[in-house]
Amino acid sequence: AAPGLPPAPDARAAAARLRELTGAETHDVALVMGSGWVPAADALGAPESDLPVTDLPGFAPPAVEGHAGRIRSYRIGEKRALVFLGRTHYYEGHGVAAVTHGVRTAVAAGCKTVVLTNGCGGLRAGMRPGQPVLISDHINLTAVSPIVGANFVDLTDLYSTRLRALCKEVDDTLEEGVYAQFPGPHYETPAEIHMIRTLGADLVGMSTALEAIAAREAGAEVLGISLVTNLAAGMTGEPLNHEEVLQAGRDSAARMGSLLARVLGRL
Ligand code: R1P
Repeated sequence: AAPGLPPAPDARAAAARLRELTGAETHDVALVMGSGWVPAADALGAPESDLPVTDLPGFAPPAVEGHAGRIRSYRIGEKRALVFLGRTHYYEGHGVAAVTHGVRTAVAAGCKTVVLTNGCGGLRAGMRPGQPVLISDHINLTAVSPIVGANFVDLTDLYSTRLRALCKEVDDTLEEGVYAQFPGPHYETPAEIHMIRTLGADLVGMSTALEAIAAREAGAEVLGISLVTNLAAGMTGEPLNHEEVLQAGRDSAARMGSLLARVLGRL
């Protein structure tokens, strides 16, 4: 581990425990449900297993409201999906390895596809709360990498063009955007929003990019879907708060759930 950070949790040990607890030898796809997305999971039907994440080694209990800290296993047609209701954020202070333990565990459990969702601020003119946006690329502003050692990983097409096209077959109104990850937990200033808009960002939040890099390193194909839960700082003059993020999720739960269910059905 880097100086000052706890040692990386062991994804293979967590995946082995997951196999024991769910009775499922393998999973095919993982979904990480971000802020505002937990109610959308109900559209996936009844899970076959539903465990607290802390039943698996290496997982921190949830610190953020709206992140339920549970892992569900679903059978969807011939496939098995592993759904994380919530995630560990970098600002929770457990180190970057804890942030990526979920996606690394999912890949160790067999998942070839990782779907990362989040609640985010929208920067582009015309974006509105409640709008899902496919992540086309990211800007990592956390100043850290989840990869340890001289392991040079290609991030071209990190957010799979193939999976984005599949999503658009399911819903042809979906737009795409570049997601900027700040470390948080404070929201961005209006000047920072101005800066990242100039740099090409359309979406802003405090997750996803580090997990996407780790999922790619582990060999998974990555799909990222942001739910615009608010307009970014300085765009409306209103202060930002996490409750509006969660409310936007509740308001959009049915649409997001049905989008995910249809995408999963076609993977
Ligand atoms: C801010 O309201 C919180 O919501 C988002 C931000 O990243 C931040 O953690 O959470 P997710 O990215 O996990 O959806």
